[in-house]
Amino acid sequence: MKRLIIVSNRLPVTVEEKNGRVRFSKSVGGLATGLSSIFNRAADRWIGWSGIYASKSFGRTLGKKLTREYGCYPVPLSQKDVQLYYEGFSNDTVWPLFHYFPQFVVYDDEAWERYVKVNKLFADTVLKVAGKNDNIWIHDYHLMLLPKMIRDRLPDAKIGFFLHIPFPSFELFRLLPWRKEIIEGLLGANLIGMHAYDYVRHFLSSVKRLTGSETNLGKIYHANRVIEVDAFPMGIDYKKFHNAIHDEKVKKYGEKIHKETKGRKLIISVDRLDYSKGIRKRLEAFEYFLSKNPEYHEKVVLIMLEVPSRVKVKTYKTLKGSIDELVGRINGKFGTIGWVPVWYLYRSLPFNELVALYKQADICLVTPLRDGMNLVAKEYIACREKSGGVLILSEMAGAASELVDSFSVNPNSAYEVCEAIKAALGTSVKEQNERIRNMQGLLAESTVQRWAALFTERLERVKVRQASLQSKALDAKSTKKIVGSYRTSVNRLILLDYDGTLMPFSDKPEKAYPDEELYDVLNELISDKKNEVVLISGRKKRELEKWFGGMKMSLVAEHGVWLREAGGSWVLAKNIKQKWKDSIRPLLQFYVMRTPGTLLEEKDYSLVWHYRTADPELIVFRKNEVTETLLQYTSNLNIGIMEGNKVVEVKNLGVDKGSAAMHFISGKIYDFILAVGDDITDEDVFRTLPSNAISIKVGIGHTNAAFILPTYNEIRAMLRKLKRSGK
Ligand code: GDG
Repeated sequence: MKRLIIVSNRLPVTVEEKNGRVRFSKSVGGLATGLSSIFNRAADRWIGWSGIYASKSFGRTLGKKLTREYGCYPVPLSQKDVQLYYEGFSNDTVWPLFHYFPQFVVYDDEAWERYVKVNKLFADTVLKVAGKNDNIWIHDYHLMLLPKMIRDRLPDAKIGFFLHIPFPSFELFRLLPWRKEIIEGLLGANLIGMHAYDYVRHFLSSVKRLTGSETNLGKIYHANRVIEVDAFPMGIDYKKFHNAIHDEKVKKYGEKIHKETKGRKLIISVDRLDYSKGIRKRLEAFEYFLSKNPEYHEKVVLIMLEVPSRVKVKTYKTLKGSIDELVGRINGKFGTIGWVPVWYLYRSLPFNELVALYKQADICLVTPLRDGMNLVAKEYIACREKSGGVLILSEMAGAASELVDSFSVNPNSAYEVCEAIKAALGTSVKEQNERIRNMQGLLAESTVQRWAALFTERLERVKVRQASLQSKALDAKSTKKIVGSYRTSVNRLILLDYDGTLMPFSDKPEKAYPDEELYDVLNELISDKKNEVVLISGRKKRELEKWFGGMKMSLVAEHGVWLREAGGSWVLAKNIKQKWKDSIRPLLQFYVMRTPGTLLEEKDYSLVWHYRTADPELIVFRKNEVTETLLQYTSNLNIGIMEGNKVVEVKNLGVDKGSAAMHFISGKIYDFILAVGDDITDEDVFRTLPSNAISIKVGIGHTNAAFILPTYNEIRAMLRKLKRSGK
């Protein structure tokens, strides 16, 4: 049976122990609230920490109860684990960094090591619970290493990852000493989701810079897998909130609020007490509003509901103290006997009371300095009905791109927030209702259920797409067939590319010289008289000559410009010219100068612009610029522009690896033809081959080849296997 396995730091139920007695309650926070509404206790599974430290006797009974009654599997964490992995690395390092507060970030090796260890503990529990057909959906920044840890142990698992907080720009992310491990960890997933497209952009940029892997339209080609990344803005359980406004208890509590606030205009704000939520700035803006608009004194009340959060983390303790003080200052400065301007609740309210608050509020003030999404803004809109209501929303929240009918503010500007409050108080109910209706239309459609369905369906599709790519993977059965036809053949042609196919890439092309093992493999092949081996490369003939000149095999240099039959001398392909190089060379030299990390390679009949070590973001633009300029200059010449693996090559038209392969194929009748290559230039060879030939691409990606093998290592192993079978 296909089940959903949710994995998150906390379970949807929190367990507390007081004097030996255990109490179960609903977990708070955006993630728990959102996912609880799609979680099916009977069928699905939820893996996470229960809130109680692991102890052998207590843990076992508790675990059974959680599993039986809640469909939950607790991960056993010690107090030290929680302190270093949760309070430490997750909340003292990742949280501030990803929310653009580098000044709060703590870099601590011990906390990092514990983060690794706890992610492993999570992996152990997942592996106990998950079957190979299950959808494993991992949540949030506490578990960024988990996708890879599961992938390493369950290679075919279907793994989705969702990040609930922003992914910062590379300029911030690079500060993290463990940035590469985090990226590699995440790339263990099949699908990675984030709230907003900006976060996806930042993530892709970090992937390109840190791994060098190719990315294209939200697809990452990494470690022989394709990983998809996309924006999935999370919604809320719209009906649950909207229907609750008619609940008797909500009505009653609403009336109470109305009476206690004496019918004054009510502004509310609701958040976890967190520095990213901009609570201090919000209070300062309200203070500014009161000082600039005395006509509103006694006429407005701000109710701030601040849910205690991460109370053991030092920055949060300091923040709490400063907010207490600020609230006291404002109330002391502006309050009167009958009017307290700021009502500050430091606790969590039951659902009904929260809804009543949303329902009664004329204005909801949501002003985070950074927020992945912000569900409060959406919940407020869902709880309105015909009585108007204005949402003042920070442009720094993920929700801002969806809730375009809110009053948008920069939360750092007390002036802007003050003006927005004034404008909201002066807006007609008709206009307020129009704006609310527009936003409700969107929220009623884009619910949390829809969000979860979209993500899990996409995960299924990604897996199918990946499976179709993998259908070309050379398996044991096909290998056996190839080996069989090699053994029975007497005239064999073996066409091999060099870089990326027989050797790994290196930052500098000249460093990728052949090693001993490669010479052994080639010598073994050549030693069989039935074999004709041809090395078809884009390299200069001088290099090939130096490395392979003494061996009895044919060589093709510069993508088909030069051919050297085994034991013969170099021959130039027909209709080749090189005069054009004089006019193109200065142009490419100009781009080398303007683009650090690029270099110009001059071959006899082509010019190559290499950009392997250049800034990958800059290259996206620069490459277009280079090719467009080249196109203008070469339109009346018989030369072409070809994109290869991190290179742009300018060369004579009609001469390519395909034409070189043809030269050999048509020279003799072969009963076994094998061609192996890794990049776009080798596709010309694959296209040229007769139908009975065998073609293998090295690495993932679309190809005309019949089979795929992951790396040069597997190719070498395969060539060895062929040779041995032919003995
Ligand atoms: C993270 C990201 C992202 C709050 N007070 C009470 C209460 N709540 C509920 C709200 C809302 C949730 O907590 C808060 O969600 P947010 O989205 O506003 O913020 P975070 O907790 O920081 O959540 C955030 C979210 O994950 C989801 O991906 O949007 O950007 O930081 O649902 O209703 N619920 C009750 N009483 C309260 O006093 N019952």
